[in-house]
Amino acid sequence: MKTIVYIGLGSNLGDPEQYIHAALEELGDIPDTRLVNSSSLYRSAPLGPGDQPDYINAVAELETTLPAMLLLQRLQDIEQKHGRTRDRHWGPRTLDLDLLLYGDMKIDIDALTVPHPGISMRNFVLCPLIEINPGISIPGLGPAAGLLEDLAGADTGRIDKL
Ligand code: ROI
Repeated sequence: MKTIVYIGLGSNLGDPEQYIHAALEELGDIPDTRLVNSSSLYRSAPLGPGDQPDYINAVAELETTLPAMLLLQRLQDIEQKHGRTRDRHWGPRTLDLDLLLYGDMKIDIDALTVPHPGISMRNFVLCPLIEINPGISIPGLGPAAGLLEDLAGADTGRIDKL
């Protein structure tokens, strides 16, 4: 069965734009998976500790026949290849790939929570997601556009489309 999935990409070390472009290509190379669409790149203020560089963020839409856990493994392989280390909680990273949405499934196991728990609070996820699918709904939460509107008043940090 083919499933449409959305991946959040983030990087704030080294040459983040380069990492994001490379990662988009590699997402398209995952077996049994096709890169359908990708958003513009966005520059966003760090969520979490402020003593780290701005992030470059984007969202990719994939079509895959891989089950969610196998896809997650592939995402982690790509992160590893780019030297991802997990030193500090919410610290800077060369490449972060988050499985945001897997079809309309809800998954809640130790290794994986889908929809990604941060979605509704993160303008750097919602903006690129809505760019490539303006009408998308988040299972359990409703239309992404409404979630972004709800954030408008909150202090969510700068975001600029590149
Ligand atoms: N902040 C921004 N702006 N973008 C991210 O991708 C991002 N990723 C993270 C944390 C550390 C939470 N902050 C972020 O993992």
